[in-house]
Amino acid sequence: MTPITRRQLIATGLTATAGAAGLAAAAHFARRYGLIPPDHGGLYGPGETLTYAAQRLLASHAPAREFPRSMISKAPFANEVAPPSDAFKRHQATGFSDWRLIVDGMVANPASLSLSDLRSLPFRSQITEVACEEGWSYIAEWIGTPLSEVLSAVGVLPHARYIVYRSIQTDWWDSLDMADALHPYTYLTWGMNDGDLPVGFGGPLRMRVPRQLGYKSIKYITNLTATDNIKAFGKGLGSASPEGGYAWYAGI
Ligand SMILES: Nc1nc2c(c(=O)[nH]1)N[C@H]1C(S)=C(S)[C@@H](COP(=O)(O)O)O[C@H]1N2
Ligand SMILES: [Mo]
Repeated sequence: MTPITRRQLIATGLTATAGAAGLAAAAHFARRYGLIPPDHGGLYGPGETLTYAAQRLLASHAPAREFPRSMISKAPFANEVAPPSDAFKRHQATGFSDWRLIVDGMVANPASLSLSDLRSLPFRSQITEVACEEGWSYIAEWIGTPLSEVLSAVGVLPHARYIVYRSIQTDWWDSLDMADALHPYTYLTWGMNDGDLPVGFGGPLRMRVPRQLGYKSIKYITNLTATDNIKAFGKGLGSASPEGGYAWYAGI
């Protein structure tokens, strides 16, 4: 007898809601259309696969929840003041004029973009919530360059499947699948509430992913890498979060 594989287990979990007739079809589609998240082998594997697959099938294009201007938090909570590193302090002292966003991997034109390069691309704003997994949240207006604009400026290749993003705080890195990377609410944010993005909130440059929990909105972004092989990054789980028991996919 062959022991049941983890993948079969996930496929079984995925199909549990599908009804007897749809079981085989749902397992087939989960594999065929990449509905298995990179951290599926973790503790939350089967449950996360279900959430991720359901979200990708039903709501890939759904907007983030937006709020009226009157609901912008008067005293938003930054859970950190600034990276204490000397490298960051040097950037801060020069007004971030040397800050660069390096874009590489599966792109036609790898680039090193200054903040003014980024600001010269089309930008947008949204009033959305940062929701921490610990239960607190706040609402702010975020002004930034949609990640999709940066990706089209560098010519992201059609076979890229994930965008990996990294911070000057090297233990903070994460990735998005292309549905979230190209989603119009996913920004490289450089403004907040009509001013520059304060350092406490991730300035000069922060990824905002309002359709997922706060921990995906990584601050102090320095690198983007387009890839079709997420296993090649870190421990292969798509981000550092699953190593600490948090899901790679944190949809809200
Ligand atoms: N570089 C970096 N990004 C980060 C964090 C961090 O500590 N360092 N914390 C994350 C978590 S857990 C949350 S909930 C939000 C908090 O955003 P805030 O500091 O604007 O409140 O930022 C996320 N991005
Ligand atoms: Mo958080």
